[in-house]
Amino acid sequence: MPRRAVVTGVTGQDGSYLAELLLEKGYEVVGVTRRLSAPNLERIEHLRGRVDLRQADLLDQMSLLSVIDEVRPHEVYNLAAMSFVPTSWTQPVLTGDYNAQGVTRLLDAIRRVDTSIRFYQASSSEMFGKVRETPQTEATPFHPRSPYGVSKTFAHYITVNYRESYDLFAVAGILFNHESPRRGLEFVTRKVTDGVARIKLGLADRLSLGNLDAHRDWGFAGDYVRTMWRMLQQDVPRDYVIATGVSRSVGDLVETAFGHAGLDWREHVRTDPALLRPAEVDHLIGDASKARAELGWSPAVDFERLIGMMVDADLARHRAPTPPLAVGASTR
Ligand code: NAP
Ligand code: G4F
Repeated sequence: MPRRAVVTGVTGQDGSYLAELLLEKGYEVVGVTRRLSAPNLERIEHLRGRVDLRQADLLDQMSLLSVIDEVRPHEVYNLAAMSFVPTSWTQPVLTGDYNAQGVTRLLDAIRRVDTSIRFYQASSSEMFGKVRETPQTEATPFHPRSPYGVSKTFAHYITVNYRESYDLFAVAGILFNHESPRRGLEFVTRKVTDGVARIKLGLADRLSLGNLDAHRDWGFAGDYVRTMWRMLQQDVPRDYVIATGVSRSVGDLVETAFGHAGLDWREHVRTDPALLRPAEVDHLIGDASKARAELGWSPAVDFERLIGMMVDADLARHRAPTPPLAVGASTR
């Protein structure tokens, strides 16, 4: 009997890579999508017919309960969220409802249907926020700096609480930033690599950015989804930090991406105060020693290769006769 997994957020960056991985492993994959007025399946187009898509929304308890009850999965991966930090200041209530109480709704659905279902929650290094120690580990206290970070902190603790209260196999991966050619266009890596491609091909001349001094620990999303699966295969449910242990600034990112295309970033990049955040997370760097020891975590793609891969993919997309729709398009 194949194992069955429910993946929420299957139309997102991580959802698409995780669905691929689970299919490779022989799982029956049920992807949860929310009702939209137009299709939004670009990232999983290549998996069409292999992923069973069901509609449910994190805001709607009954829809979540129905999916869990009908599918009776062995594993649930909760990747759905309002994931863009700046939007969490303009829509703080909705962010909390999706990202925090949405997780309670899902956990409670699981608890009511079958307590043997294993649950993965997508926690975030944004919970460390104004960092209390460097590098950050599973023991580092949280100090979130945005409504997004606050919502993810609630979600993290409700996952721990359901594990402790109901003996669920419910775990949280505290993942640091991970990127790919499927990253939404509003996130800084993809905004930069798409901007570089457009400038290189003469489709644009400038790129406006916010804080160039912020540091992030960036890795490749394809590497990170493997650890989500591994966390649910352990004998004991535990939470893990997943990171590369290397931190680079947004300025380094810009230099690497423009350099990869043979461009001088100083001729094209402008800073725009409107893109600064009300409260910034200045410097993130993770210590994933526990995951390395217990899960065999070892990221295959380093920062330079990641950014090169993203620039090349955006160049190819813009050169295509009819460029595929860009996922996650945004005005920011
Ligand atoms: P993403 O590309 O923005 O994907 C988010 C997914 O959530 C999309 O499929 C989206 O559906 C879905 N979604 C949003 N609101 C929903 C709702 N109310 N009901 C059902 N589905 C909903 O994000 P990602 O980068 O793949 O990240 C996956 C998860 O990991 C998120 O929870 C994120 O917060 C977390 N995380 C990400 C990173 C990172 O660096 N990527 C790091 C740490 C944690 P639509 O397609 O319909 O919008
Ligand atoms: O790419 P970002 O928008 O990602 P951020 O805020 O770190 O959040 C991402 O990673 C989290 C994990 O730590 C996830 F939980 C979350 O869902 C998301 O995937 O911004 C990265 C940094 C920030 O410091 C920001 O101020 O880049 C800086 N930045 C500078 N100029 C910019 C820009 N960010 C964006 N989005 N756009 C800019 O023009």
